[in-house]
Amino acid sequence: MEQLSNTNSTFLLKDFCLNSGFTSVGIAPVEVLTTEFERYQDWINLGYHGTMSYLEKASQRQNILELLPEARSVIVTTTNYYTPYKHSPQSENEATTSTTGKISRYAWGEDYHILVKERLKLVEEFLQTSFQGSTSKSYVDTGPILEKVWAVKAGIGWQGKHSNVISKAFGSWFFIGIVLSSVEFDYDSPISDFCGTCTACIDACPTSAIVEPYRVDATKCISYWTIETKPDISIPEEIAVNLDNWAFGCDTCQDVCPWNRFQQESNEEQFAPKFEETVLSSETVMLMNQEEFSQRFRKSPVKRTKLAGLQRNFLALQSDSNTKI
Ligand code: B12
Ligand code: SF4
Ligand code: SF4
Repeated sequence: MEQLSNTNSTFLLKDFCLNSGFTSVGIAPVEVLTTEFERYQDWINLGYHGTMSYLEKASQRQNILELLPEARSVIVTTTNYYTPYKHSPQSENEATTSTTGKISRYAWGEDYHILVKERLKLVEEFLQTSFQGSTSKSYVDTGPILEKVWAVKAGIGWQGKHSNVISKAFGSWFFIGIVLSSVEFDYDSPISDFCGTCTACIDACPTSAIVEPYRVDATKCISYWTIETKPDISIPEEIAVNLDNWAFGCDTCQDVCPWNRFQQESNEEQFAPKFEETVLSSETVMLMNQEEFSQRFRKSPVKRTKLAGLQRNFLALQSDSNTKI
């Protein structure tokens, strides 16, 4: 391709990303993080990461050039996963005879790592053919990158008080995917914070995990306990009694966020609930054997918790006096 101005290159790249199925794309210049990294380090020092020890590996999070020394641009993509289903028992029978546990929205369909990674690879191929000799690397939850921080720098949205990134145009139900590239583009600017005086997420969190605005203590977060902890670790009593029917992940802070009223529907069929199932019954889960679990959740994020972890979560739900049976 003949030499293009940054503006033309940026236009072509963004056009390619949008045509590949991404919901939006923004680009930030590479820089070594300062304030954001200090806050991150603080979070780690407070032990808010719990047993997620991989998060302690910090220097690459501060200096993204350690991942790709020639990187000049951080290309940030979003993929909307909002499908118009609700958490309701699948049948009268399930509603009345069994404890039901809610699955968080991001895990209703196929594992986003697969879909987003495939698309990021297409972007990498595009960059390599369009900008000969250029180099790139892509990530979706797969590397030591502060993805939310880069999404903010690339103008995708702001970090809400629940710490997820919110787009003014389409709320927060989206995944972030990142491509580091050696090519220089025209860069986007961060937008303002539109949380204002709202505290809906902080007030609604069942376990008070949003310990101060913009700061989530993962060791209090239902998502951490029901997804990230090993199956042999029991859910502490103070969390178990406040699970509010969540069996895998938790969406409460995003469900109550006024900005999610502007959410548009995702046209990704892969994110629609498998078997139209947004909740699971304790009977189904407790009677499931390994083969059934592997078969049912083969391409689903739910497989992360393993059968023993999912059953541990349902046992905790049964001990929760607030669980609706
Ligand atoms: C570890 C992790 C978790 C942990 C910790 C959550 C957390 N808040 O970080 C747990 C297991 C709890 C978790 C849960 C969820 N996660 Co998660 N998670 C990650 C992961 C792998 C790393 C995040 C990280 O580095 N956290 C460290 C902390 C320190 O970061 P932070 O909370 O953003 O902290 C910043 C703020 O506190 C800020 N700050 C502090 N003080 C102040 C003050 C002011 C004024 C301001 C402005 C900012 C500020 O500075 C800190 C450093 O930048 C990312 C993928 C990635 N590689 O980035 C996905 C990711 C963040 N998760 C994601 C999702 C979807 C979820 C869930 C919604 C899943 C679910 N339904 O259960 C929940 C949401 C829970 C919540 N309220 O955060 C998405 C978020 C997409 C988005 N729109 O933002 C990501 C980006 C994955 C992806 N590729 O799409 N997750
Ligand atoms: S995901 Fe649930 S438990 Fe975690 S901060 Fe949000 S509302 Fe609280
Ligand atoms: S619920 Fe309110 S405070 Fe929380 S992220 Fe949304 S707008 Fe911000």
